[in-house]
Amino acid sequence: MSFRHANDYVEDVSPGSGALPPRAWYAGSDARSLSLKGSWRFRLSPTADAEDDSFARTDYDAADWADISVPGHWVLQGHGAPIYTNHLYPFPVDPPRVPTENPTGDHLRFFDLPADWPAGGETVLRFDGVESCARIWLNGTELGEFKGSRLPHEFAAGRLLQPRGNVLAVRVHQWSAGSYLEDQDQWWLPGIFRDVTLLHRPVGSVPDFFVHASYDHLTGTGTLRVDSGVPGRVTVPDLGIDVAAGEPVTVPAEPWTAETPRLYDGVLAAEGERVPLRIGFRTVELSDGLIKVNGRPLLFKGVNRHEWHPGRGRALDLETMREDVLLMKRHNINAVRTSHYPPHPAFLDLCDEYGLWVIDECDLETHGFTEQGWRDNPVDDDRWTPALLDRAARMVERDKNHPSVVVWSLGNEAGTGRGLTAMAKWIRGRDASRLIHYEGDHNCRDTDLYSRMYAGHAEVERIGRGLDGGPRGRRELPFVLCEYAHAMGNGPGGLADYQRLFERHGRLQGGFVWEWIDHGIAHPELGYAYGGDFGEELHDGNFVCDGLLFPDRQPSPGLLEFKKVIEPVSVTGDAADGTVRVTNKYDFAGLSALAFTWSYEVEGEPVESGTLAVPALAPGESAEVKLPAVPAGAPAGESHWTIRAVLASDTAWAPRNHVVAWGQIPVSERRVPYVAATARPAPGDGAISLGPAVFDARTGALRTVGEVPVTGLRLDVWRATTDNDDGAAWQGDPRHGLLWRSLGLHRMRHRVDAVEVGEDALTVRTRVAPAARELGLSAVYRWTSDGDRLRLTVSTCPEGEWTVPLPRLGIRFGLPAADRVHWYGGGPGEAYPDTRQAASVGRWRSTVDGMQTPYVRPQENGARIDVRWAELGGLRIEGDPAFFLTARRWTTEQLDAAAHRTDLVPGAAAGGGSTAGVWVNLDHGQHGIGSQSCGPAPLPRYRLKAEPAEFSFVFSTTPGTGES
Ligand code: IPT
Repeated sequence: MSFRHANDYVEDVSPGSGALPPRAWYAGSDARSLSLKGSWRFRLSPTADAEDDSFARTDYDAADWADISVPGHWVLQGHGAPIYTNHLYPFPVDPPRVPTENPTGDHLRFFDLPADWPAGGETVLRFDGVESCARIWLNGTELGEFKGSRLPHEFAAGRLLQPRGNVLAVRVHQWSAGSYLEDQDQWWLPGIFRDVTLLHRPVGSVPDFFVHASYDHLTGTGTLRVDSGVPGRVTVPDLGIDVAAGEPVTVPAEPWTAETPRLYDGVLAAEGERVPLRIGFRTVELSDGLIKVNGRPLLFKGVNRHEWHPGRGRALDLETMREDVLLMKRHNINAVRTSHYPPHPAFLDLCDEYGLWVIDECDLETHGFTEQGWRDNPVDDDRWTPALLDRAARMVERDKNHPSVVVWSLGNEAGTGRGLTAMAKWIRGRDASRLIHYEGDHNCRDTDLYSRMYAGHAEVERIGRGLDGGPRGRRELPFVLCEYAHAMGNGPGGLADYQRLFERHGRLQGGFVWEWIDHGIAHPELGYAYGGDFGEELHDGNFVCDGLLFPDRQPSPGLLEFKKVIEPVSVTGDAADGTVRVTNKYDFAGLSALAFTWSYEVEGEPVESGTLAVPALAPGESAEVKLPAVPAGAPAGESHWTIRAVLASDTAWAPRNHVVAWGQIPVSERRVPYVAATARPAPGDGAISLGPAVFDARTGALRTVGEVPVTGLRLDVWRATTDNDDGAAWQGDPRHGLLWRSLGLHRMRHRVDAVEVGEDALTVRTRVAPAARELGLSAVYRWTSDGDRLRLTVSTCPEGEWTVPLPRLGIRFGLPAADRVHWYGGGPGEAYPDTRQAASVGRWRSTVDGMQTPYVRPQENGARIDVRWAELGGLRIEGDPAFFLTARRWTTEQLDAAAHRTDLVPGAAAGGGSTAGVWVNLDHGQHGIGSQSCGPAPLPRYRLKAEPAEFSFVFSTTPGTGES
């Protein structure tokens, strides 16, 4: 015997029943609407099999239910817990079946209609996003059920509404057949997480409308046609347009581009409704093997954006969305891929308004099927095709009127199959004015772009040169990296090297960094939680924190690096001939929005500044611009010109003087410090003194410089491995972090071989090596002094067979305390060999705490590059050559062991009997960062080879109380 549950729809592959056909989303019309946002009643059940749908009755007593905020996710509001998996389904794979343990949230909302709610017409109830499946009742009558979490669904509700005492009951299941189509790399967060709205639809209202607004760059005209299902008139006052709906009209107009987002306000007026229009004229085409807009190829400088808020998950408010857009614009980003689902519709309004190219991606990913060689993949199973087509239609219909959307994406990581082909075919039939993207289709059967993720530089270069072969259809297509530069933890490295390739080869039309923001969840004990922190049985740890923004939307160094690498103006030059070369790297805009300034700096201190006249340059053009004469009376010393391109006036996204781009041109070089070895080492009473310093006579260890105690000064090769050092589990060798650890580089032992007191030097000979290995490094410390200053020269030489690069090479030591840090060199932020573009040479001040980069999972961070000298903790340190400076209130070992920010406790560095409160690293070299947490390892030129090296530091004390 078998029986069917009332909830069989949960495991039904069909998209649902009862919903109205999809249509364009618009924020406003003059028709009435009522938001049902706010506090709802809520009850959570562990399973979906409750036959009891009595809660949907109007007289149901929900007095003992909890309150919940809608929009919201119940697992972020104290009911159940979030789960993070990258691609693994957190339930047995048996499509379309889901577990019996299927958390089910019953939601209730009681509401009255406003007294003046119009009587005639229809009223629809719209859900903008519910994860993963919902069944709806209004006043006890079932309206239907749906799947498709990040897509809108509307139901006719008018016949059931009453003026007062309406009861809306929504049953939401965490798992459904739809979950198989929503295996994106993110938290599983059930709930009604986007708006719920009642919309009045007057008699004679617009059922749907489609704005066709193209631009002809040869004639400078825009052609507008607004299709609507009913008779109506279209007016655009600024263009003198007043035509019937459905009728085309061509007028002189300014085009819309992401750089120049010209929108024209218009109205579509039907008998019963006036719909505001924001029209952007632009034409997207594939021509000469390139993506062109308004006749010109463009370069995507993009990011992948998941919707994220550390407290509210994917339930975003308008201000958070606006903040994302403003942050993108301020960091020179020009494109967004809405990975991996259509965003809240208001986000696309913002993209239209501020100017961002959008790849709008469908809510589709079946990545977990890769575990079984893609067997049973829903995208290659005709039973699922209606659900796929439903998703495609809901995306295209909702978003078709946005000029910012230039590409439709079928989804992400769903293998290949007939269902995808069917989606592409349907989309082309409905909207031929945009291109189609899908990364998984490497043969480009269904797509207009050749898209890949995480391809390394060498392969991207081959593709750029057209040497990648592949089917003919693909060879003729433009190339886009829909994901690259995995921004997990410290990194990504190698951005500048990608950008150089994109700019050199026309076929390479840019890419989208993975990803915009860390999906850390604000947590009372951990700071930000990641996978595993909620006791999940399967999880992927901190792989969910791989953004250019920290969870609180503070820019990470990766974002600042990206901003510099993709700046739309380049300034390069050679001070010798007194000119700089300025290049306009915009695709569409001139430079009229920018003003240029110069500053002449000696030892990082500005001596004089002024404005620089730069001729009007069309996109792609360059000019040689004469620099002023070197300011008379400028002091001697290392000097630079710094040229900045700033906003000439306030814009919608940043104020006047916001720095868009900059370049720095060296003028005269630095003189390295010279210390005459005139002081003699003087042994006595267990100690050896030399100039301002005292050493331990037995070990040769430095004890003090002047009044400043120094502990544990020695060669250091270890860094707390970064996510990119460790690499992703599926990456092939070399995963340097693992190799380093297996060699034992994190537990090096230091053997003192000799302490030699010479005529003018104290020399300490050591060997540094890990247990169980024959490889190591010799390290010779040679100390000299002129009486005031102390010079250390470290000579090191690898011994044995070194087949791996070193994590770092330098010295470390402890100081009792340090707070303020002052340095001359690269700054203001952290920089490593392949993440150093944003560092400019200057005089910088910070604090030890301010020098930490708060990666959600602690790891190596905060190095300042090319430091000529630094002052901290009562010491002044000059480098020969310049060095990397790091200072922190904990040891590298403590940093390495920490799993969350809150594990790092200042003062705890005093372990092991040491009195140090701050640990300082002065590095001669650092290994590159790369992107191997999902992409390529550092390029060979950024590897820190184990090879003989020599470097020096000059120590002296700064006046005062041990503080600089
Ligand atoms: C790629 C996914 O498309 C993306 O969602 C995310 O998981 C990213 O990787 C890594 O953070 S898939 C990649 C494993 C090839």
